Amino acid sequence: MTTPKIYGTAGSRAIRSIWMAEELAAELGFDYELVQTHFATETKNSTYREINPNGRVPALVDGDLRLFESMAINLYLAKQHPESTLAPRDAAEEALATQWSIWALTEMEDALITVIARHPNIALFPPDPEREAEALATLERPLKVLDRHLADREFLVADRFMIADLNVAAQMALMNFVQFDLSPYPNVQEWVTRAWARPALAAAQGK
Ligand SMILES: N[C@@H](CCC(=O)N[C@@H](CS)C(=O)NCC(=O)O)C(=O)O
Repeated sequence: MTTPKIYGTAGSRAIRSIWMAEELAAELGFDYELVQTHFATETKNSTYREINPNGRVPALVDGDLRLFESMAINLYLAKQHPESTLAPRDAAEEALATQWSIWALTEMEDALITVIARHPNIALFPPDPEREAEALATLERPLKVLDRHLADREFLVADRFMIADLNVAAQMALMNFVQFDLSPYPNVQEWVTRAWARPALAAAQGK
């Protein structure tokens, strides 16, 4: 059996899958290799393109499986480790974890990246106040949905932190780069602050 490999760096969206791998490492002794792959350079070489033809990180190689999309990688790792507390325990938990992962990517990702990539702390693109204001307005709807959902529960799906929580909180970890103001969404703020305090995220950020 070969050791699964995650390609990416902690300073990219690969943090989502590195965080998941670190949760499994802490809980179950999961062994994986992080292949440091910078999104702007190494993703463009032909060897990496055979792993992820999109030329983006993260990607996972596990035996014959090559997988891209951070949240798909995380859902796979959860499924591969049913003994983990992060794994779905039944079809309903699995469906809800898929729902929240797709929801985060469709409802929040574009707007989140628009805001973060143009923020002076990141400055990947020149400022564009009009687009940024539009993106901030777009984020209001999903953040309100999340806030209402969390009004009477501690976690997104179950009575424990599981893969749904990790995928959404990992996406939102980008907000830290720009000190995103979550105070209008106190339930989200409380939930995500607890998620971000998990030692496995700190371990992933140190990679
Ligand atoms: N939806 C993808 C997004 C991956 C992505 O866009 N990663 C960025 C780094 S944060 C990348 O590799 N960019 C390289 C490029 O755009 O050429 C996922 O979540 O895995």
